[in-house]
Amino acid sequence: MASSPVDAARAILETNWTGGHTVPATGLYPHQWSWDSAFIAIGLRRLDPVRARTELGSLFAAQWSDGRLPQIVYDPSRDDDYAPGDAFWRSRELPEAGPLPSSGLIQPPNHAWAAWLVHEADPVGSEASGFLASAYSLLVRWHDYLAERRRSRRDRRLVVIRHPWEAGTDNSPLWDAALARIPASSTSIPRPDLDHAGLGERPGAREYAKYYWLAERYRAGGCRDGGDRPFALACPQFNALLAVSELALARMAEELGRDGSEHRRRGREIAEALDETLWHEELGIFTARDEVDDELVPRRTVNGLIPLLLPGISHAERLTDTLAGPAFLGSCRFVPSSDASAPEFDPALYWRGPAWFNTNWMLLRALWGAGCEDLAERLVPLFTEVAAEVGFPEYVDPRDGTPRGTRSFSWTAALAVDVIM
Ligand code: 9WN
Repeated sequence: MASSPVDAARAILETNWTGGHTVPATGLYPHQWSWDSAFIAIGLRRLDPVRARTELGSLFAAQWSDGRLPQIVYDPSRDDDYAPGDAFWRSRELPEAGPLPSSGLIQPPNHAWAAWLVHEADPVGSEASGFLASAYSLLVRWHDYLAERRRSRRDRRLVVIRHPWEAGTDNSPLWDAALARIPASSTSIPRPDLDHAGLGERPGAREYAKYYWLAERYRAGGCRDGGDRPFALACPQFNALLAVSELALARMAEELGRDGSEHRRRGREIAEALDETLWHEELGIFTARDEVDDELVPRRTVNGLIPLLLPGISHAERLTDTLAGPAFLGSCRFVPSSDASAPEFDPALYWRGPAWFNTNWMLLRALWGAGCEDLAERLVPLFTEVAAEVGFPEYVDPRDGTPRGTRSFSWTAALAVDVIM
């Protein structure tokens, strides 16, 4: 008898589990990734809340003394299997680095949101194990790092990313113009990733040469955050997740008998800043603002829809129309990562068109929360049917669900579990 989608997803999460954390996929991604672990924990909480807490706890154990949660926590035994690896970052030589080998970059702050959901799934176990209290104080330090060291110079309420990898949406058209100003690294760049995914489904050599130049430059500065910032953009997805996570911190604080009002204030402030600084009236969507030329990037991408997660966000109606319109669900079955009506749209190429499960999951929750049942119902089959049918891929063609990227991808499996259960 064929196994159910939940059994199939559970089997993937078992295979990708190392004993302390879940790799995004064996082969392509053999280490622990920051925002992946948060999405994975959200799914795991339905199956095994203890393991969900362990998943987050193993990422938290890599926190730097400045509060940052690193993009990647490396498994040194797999250092040749992914680039750039531990040998590139040499994080242990940096005074502020955490106790585990890690990347110096960061990823979107979905962790407090995940920690709250994991707590809610098993409040008794969470309190008894001390998870809630320790996660709360550590996550406050993570948000303080963002607010202090990554503050936007244009709008102090927002934070900036310093590398496309930090967005989580690496080759999104949002970063094209900023990357055009960045020189190419002269280092010879290993590409073990291309053993595991098609050439037309991953960023090209030109992008990698710029990704490396930026990473080398950040590393040369000891991964400190002062000084010049050749690449600095306020991303609407990154900032919306920070606001969602501030609201989660408020609930954690209150559950611990403390005052959550400061977190709520910060969440509201970020939402106001999204409205005042990142809204593109003509395009009807939030977008990134480039701090180097102080321009809004004129591109419709899924990043600009994620603020729909924030209750009471301004422009919600217009944003929902954009989501339903020709750039997104008007021409695709699932939400593409980038405007399907734009010339740069490519349904197979990573963050330039394919539908990703994490962004579709966030929008599904946002639409449910806003009472937009009709649009939400259109996304449900991605999780309840398509994911299992096509082997839980990293992403799919947004028009027909054809699988792309690597298969047996952990957050795809975890978020399918979350929707089904
Ligand atoms: C660089 C692990 C990560 C995700 C990112 C996704 C991809 C890495 C890469 O894989 O990025 O961080 O090598 O392409 O873009 O969102 O966290 O799954």
